[in-house]
Amino acid sequence: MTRLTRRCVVFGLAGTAIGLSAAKAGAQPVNGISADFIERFGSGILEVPPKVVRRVNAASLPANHRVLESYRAAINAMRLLPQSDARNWTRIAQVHDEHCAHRNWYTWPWHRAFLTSFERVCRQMSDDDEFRLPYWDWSANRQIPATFSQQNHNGAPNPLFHPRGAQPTDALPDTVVGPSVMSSIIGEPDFEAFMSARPSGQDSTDPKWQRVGSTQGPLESNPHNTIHPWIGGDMATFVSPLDPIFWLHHANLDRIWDRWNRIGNANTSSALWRDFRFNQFVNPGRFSPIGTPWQPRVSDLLDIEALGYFYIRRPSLIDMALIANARILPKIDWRRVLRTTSEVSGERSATTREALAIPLRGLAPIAQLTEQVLRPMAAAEGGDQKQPVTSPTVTLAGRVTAIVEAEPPANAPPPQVRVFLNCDYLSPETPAVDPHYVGSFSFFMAGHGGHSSSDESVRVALDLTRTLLALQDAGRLPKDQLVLQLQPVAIGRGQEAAPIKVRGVEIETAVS
Ligand SMILES: [Cu+2]
Repeated sequence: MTRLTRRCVVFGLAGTAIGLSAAKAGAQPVNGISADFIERFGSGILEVPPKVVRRVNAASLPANHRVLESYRAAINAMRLLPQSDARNWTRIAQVHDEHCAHRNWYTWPWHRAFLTSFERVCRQMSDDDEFRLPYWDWSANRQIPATFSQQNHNGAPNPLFHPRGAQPTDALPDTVVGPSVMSSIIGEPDFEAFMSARPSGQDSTDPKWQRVGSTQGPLESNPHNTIHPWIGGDMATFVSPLDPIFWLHHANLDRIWDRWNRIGNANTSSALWRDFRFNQFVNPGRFSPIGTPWQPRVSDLLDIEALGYFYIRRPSLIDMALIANARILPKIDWRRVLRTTSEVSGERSATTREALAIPLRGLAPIAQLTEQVLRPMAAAEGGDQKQPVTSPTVTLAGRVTAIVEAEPPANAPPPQVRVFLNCDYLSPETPAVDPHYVGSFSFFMAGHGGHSSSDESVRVALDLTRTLLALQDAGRLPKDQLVLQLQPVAIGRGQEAAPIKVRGVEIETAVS
């Protein structure tokens, strides 16, 4: 199939059609455009700013919708490119393998750049200027989008199909993507708690910090880390972008960051974050069929319309309603945080059959927490006046966060770890709506050995404040000792979860 591009070219060449056949690898430009011209202007710096087109929900697309057809055409074309071409399907997955930021505050900007670069390649390869990645809203649609599970499409192999562990009828549980998970993510007032944290000790924008693990926030540690192994197959590995669903999973994570910004949460002003540069991406450009480097700083990635897409243009009223009753946590003044550590004697294991109970020693007595942390305050006292969204009028005086450091099993699929406080009837079946429930996490990109000493484990921040409130409401707040419980549950179907190792728990108590 040969198609002529419909694009018109600027720089005084308007109206000249360039016969770059996107479907043919390494095709030579024609129509009088010299190789010289391509070499000079193919660096990406002169790329015409993209049109701004909406990234749409995959659930709203019939199987033969143009967005999906362009995606199929792009995948087929990228798989045919030689390995020497930076736009080759496997080469792009290797970029993730070798460079992806995970477990720190670069996770979401790095993936935003990765998706943007990929989306541009897709536009070029499908010859569809309107193409934007669809997203998979896994909270609303718990199964993998049906078109991605069909082996054939219109009598030919469907390039969106990929071998996976999850079956087409499997549905993600509430502990991963349910309403309470999503409202606590979108209602998180603190930047590093939402984004995942700055690597401890980071003092420069040296590229080495890109992959230094730090404390993960709930968006990364739970839906992100759990859905990867839940889908299984290549999605459970470093080369997860080999599965076409990867890009829809990450478009949804990118969308949640955008929603969090649009309801009034600002990104950090830290230069260590904003000035950090990513050096791994290609910009296919208009005139270069081979891909040229695109090296954005984080600050180049914060205006998504400048990158050519949007999800929603207004603050989401639905999100604002969602957090109206959920944004109860104050913004933290980090200078006033008390840290205590609850050592785990040696390294201890948690298994499906035997949850691990960790007494939170050194924490203030319950009566004092009730008085100093769970005390409601008017937003004028505890809230941030500069935030445009202040619909809730009450926040708490403080918050308590547990940071769990845990290591996944070495040679077995990682389990989901469900976390509870003082639940004396805890079992693998205890649901997320239980008042003792704290949150869940899993282990994507940890435990495979590799890039730094912290690579074997994850550090996960879990907010205890809401659970303390729920226990108070239910009359179940313990009188003396708080005990954190870790309950591993197999992610795959019908498996027993392999044991995880727990290294320790830190508690941060912030009081205004
Ligand atoms: Cu990912």
